[in-house]
Amino acid sequence: MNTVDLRSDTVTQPTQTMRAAMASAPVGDDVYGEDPTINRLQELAAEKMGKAAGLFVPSGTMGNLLAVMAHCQRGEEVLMGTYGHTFLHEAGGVSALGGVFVHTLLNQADGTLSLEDIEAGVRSDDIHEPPSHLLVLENTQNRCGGVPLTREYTAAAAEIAHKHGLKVHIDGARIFNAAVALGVPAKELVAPADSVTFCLSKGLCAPVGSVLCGDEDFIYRARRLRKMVGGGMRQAGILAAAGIVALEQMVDRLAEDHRHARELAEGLSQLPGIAFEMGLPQTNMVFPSLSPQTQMTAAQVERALAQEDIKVDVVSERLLRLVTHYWITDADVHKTLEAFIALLGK
Ligand code: TLP
Repeated sequence: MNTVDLRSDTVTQPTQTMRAAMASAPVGDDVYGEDPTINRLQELAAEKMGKAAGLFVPSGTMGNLLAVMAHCQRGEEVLMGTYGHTFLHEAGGVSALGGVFVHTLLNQADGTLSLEDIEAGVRSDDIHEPPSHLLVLENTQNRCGGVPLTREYTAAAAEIAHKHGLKVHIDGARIFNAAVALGVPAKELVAPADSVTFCLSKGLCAPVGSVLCGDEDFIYRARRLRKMVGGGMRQAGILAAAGIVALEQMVDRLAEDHRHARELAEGLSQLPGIAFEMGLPQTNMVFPSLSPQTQMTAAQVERALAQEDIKVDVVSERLLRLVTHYWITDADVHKTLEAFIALLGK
C-alpha cells in the first residue's frame, strides 16, 4: 500500500535527477575548500539570498547554531520567538554549546514578534543584564501555521534591531515557501537580515543539507565554528549536487504543495469536529485542531490514520500537523480527506 506521509516535508526523498547528479558530481576535500560541487552550491545559494558568501552545513539546526555563535559571544543574549524552532527544537544548543542567553518574545498569531516587544526586549546598558546582540526571526514561521513573514515586516523588525546595534538572523528553513506564497524573491525577504539559514532537505527534496549565508567575515567565523562542532564534511559534494538540483528545479513547484495544503484544509474545515484556529494555510502546513466535542484526541486520530497508512504529526493533545510536499499527490489529498471523514463524520 502507498504510504501517505504528511508528518513533515523533511521526509521527502531525493528525485531521480538528484540521484543522477549525486552519482556524477565532481568532489574534493571541502575542509581544504576544494570540493567544486560544494563551492558551486555555496555560490548559487549566496546569490539566491543576495549575500556575499554561503556555507554548506549538514542541517538547519547546525546553520542556526553557527549563526548564533558567529554573531554572539558567550554571555550575550539572543532575542527569539517562544514558538521559534531554535527555541523549541534545537536541543538548547545555542546555550549549551554557545553560552548564549535566550530571551524569548511571544509570537503573535501571524507568526511575527511585535515591534513593541522587540523594542522593549533590547536590554539597557546595565551591568546587571546580558547585552542583547542578536534577533532571530523565522520565515516561514513553522509553529504559527507555516506563515510567511513579509519583507515589510522583516525590514521594520530589522530596523529596530540595527538601531540598537543588534544583528539579525533569519531561520529561513522554508524561505522559498515564503517567497513562492508571497510572490517575492527570497533575496528580498532576507535583504534586511545579516544572515540566513535555508534548508535544501525539506520541501526542496534534497536528502541532506542547509546553507548559511552572510557576509565574508561572518562566513569565515562560521566555517571555523562548523569545524569545531564536527561539521567539516570532506567529499560532501555528493550531497551538495542534490542541493544544486533543489535550487535550480524544485523552487517554483512549491506552489503545488501550497495548493494541496489549501485543499486539505478546506476539506477538513467542512468537518464538524475540526477548526482552524491559526487560519487556513498560506504555505505547505495544515494545522487542524480537534474541537472539544470531538471524542478523539490528536494521538488517537494519528493512530487511527496510521491504520490506513496515513502518517500525520501530533503537536499537542488536540492539535495535528499535516505537511504537504513533492511526494504528496492529488490522490493522497483525497485519500486523507476520506479517512478523516470516516473517522470524524461529515
Ligand atoms: N523542523 C522539523 C522538526 O524539527 C520540527 C519539522 O518537521 O518541521 N528551522 C525550522 C523552522 C524547522 O522547521 C526545522 C526542522 C529546522 C530549522 C531544523 O532543520 P534540520 O532538521 O535540518 O536540523
